[in-house]
Amino acid sequence: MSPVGAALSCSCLRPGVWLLKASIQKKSFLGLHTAAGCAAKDYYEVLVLGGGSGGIAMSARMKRKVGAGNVAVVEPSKTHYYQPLWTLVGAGAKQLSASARPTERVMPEGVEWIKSRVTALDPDKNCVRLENDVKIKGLPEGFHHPKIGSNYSVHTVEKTWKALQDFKEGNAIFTFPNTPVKCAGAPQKIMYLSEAYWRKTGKRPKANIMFNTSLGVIFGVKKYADALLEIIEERNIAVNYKCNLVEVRADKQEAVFENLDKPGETEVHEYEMLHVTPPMGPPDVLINSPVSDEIGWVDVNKETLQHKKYPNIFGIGDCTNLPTSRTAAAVAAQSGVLDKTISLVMKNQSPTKKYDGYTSCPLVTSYNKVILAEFDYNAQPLETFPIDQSKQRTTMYHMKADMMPFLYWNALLKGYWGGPAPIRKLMHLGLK
Ligand code: UQ1
Repeated sequence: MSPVGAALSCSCLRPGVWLLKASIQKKSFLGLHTAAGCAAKDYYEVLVLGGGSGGIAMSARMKRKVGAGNVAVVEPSKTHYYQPLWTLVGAGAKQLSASARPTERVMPEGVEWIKSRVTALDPDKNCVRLENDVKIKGLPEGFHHPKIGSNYSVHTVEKTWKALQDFKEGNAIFTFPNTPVKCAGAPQKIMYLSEAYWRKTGKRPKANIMFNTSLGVIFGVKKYADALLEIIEERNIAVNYKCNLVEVRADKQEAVFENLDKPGETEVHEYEMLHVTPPMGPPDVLINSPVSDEIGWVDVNKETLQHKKYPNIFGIGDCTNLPTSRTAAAVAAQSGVLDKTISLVMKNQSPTKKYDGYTSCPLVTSYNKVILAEFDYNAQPLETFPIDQSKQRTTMYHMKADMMPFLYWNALLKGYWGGPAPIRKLMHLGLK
């Protein structure tokens, strides 16, 4: 048991693992996401690690000192045992069940039980790392059943297409997890495409389409969010915000969602098709690595992409803590900047070229329409073409479906495509 005054925050990008940080001082943290799924809030005055006799006794005492709402206990076990009884259990004089109580019942009322396991302690930073239950219960095994797919893995992307074709009638649920994800638009693109497919095949009236998202908004850039909400309304799609997938009962075709505004409160939805966007986090090798930030992202300067501490280390793409959306378009723009940065550093000069956070998300809204979202670090539109890109367009669909693959294989991967900034400048006569 280790009571620590705690500021706690939590984030994840690798399936199945949460990071929590705790500090004895009341200070704020850079956590990307709140700890729903592992903790109800991101700050506790007292964080108790372990819910054994010592942990539970101390949490009861600390509750009396600082109030229940300021105390949390990290404990993975569902059952608390009175172990002294085991002398008698071993001798047949008592039943094992007599020594057991649900952890829930021994937890002092009002104190938060964080159902997690501590995997690392960093007393210098007053941080703890927790493994948590964010791995969605029932997955990945559930993917062996039909009716469920995910465009986020090579092993499950074709299952999405199968589930889409096999759809007969009922709920079609599309999820967005409580973590940062790669290409934040993708979880809803597949929903618009599914809706269009069922319209094409006459099944649309039989589909009840739902977007269950952990977020509080549909998209992080207002201009495109407004356009998407119009489409959602037009096409009669239900959006449930702050709704996080926690369990899939694939044999019964049921998905369980937690209400992030009311932790612990869950709702079960039956589904005829489920598209899962899994929780994501940094790869194992980067967690606690000297090149990573507290969460596990490679800690780089957001303008030059040079490592903040090691000048001969640089970062690009999904593994970095660049505060922009993780897309191929972002990588393209980063590659151009990083080329300049490294060239100067190799000549012992300081980097000059600055990455503005450019990223792009071609929001596919049907089989021949795309809204081409392009934006920067400030979530401000940074559009290449001198037209309103928040409109669904067929030209943009062809750009996404036909031109982008060519650009990717033949230009980006060969080091000749550093993003559309030069085209943008030309299109806007140098004014953007
Ligand atoms: C882009 O540069 C890129 O990387 C190759 C993508 O990924 C496949 C994109 O989707 C987009 C939209 C861009 C940006 C390019 C233009 C011409 C707007």
